[in-house]
Amino acid sequence: KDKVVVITGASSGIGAATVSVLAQAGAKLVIGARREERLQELATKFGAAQVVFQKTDVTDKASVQALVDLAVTKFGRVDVLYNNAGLMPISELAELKVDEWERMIDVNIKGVLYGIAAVLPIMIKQNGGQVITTDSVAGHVVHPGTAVYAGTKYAIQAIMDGLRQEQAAHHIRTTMISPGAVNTELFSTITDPTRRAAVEKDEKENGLAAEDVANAVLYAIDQPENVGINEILMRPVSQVR
Ligand code: NJP
Repeated sequence: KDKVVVITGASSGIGAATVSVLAQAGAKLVIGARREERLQELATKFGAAQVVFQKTDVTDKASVQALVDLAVTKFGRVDVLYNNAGLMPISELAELKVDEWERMIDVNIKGVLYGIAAVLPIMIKQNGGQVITTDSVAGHVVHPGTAVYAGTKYAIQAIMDGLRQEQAAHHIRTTMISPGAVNTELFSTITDPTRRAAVEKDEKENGLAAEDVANAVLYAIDQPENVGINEILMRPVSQVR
């Protein structure tokens, strides 16, 4: 289809896989992240008529607004915003990694809110649209070490369900994509080397492929306009919790 989709965190992992899956399905994509060269590669692969990119830091409200504005300038509308950027520097609370807690809140919560703020006036005017956010199994379950990360993902559950209820009359669909372990670069933000190595090993050996998650995004977008897929919770079969 030819929907216009804005994706944050498009430079690696789930975001980059979603760019490829949606581009192959015919969508027009406006993609953002901080690593511009990775975005450039994706835009070159599919061509500027279909994929345009802009360096974006989701912790900066104006930067997120500029990405959404690019979609309107280039393609005239925004059918879907996919808030996918996220960080997971997990640690136990007593380690007092307060800066890392703040980074997670800034990217995983405030970044999503900035995206919603940028598209809502457009989608209300269009009388339709879809907001997708990558949530997590961690939006449902907490473990020692994931308190703040899970806290950000639980927060997204509340924000997205509030958005769904408030915007039902404007036909704005909401979707949370909530995976368990996925084989991406997410482990790289964990600063404790032992914890990082354990998560990296688990994601690589047992994780879903990023494309598995991208296919769930395509499914949620590809439904008839009156079908809201509010959440897709998906785990590798071997992941128990
Ligand atoms: O990880 P990764 P994933 N501004 O590290 C971007 C959730 N999730 O694909 O800026 C803008 O490969 C970063 O881009 P860059 C997770 O919570 C994952 O797994 O260039 N973008 C990159 O494109 C997250 O919400 C698993 O560094 C920023 C992307 O975010 C989502 O999946 C399990 C940014 C991260 O890509 C995608 O993560 C789960 C900023 N300030 C949920 N900071 C899993 N992998 O196991 C970061 O349940 N990014």
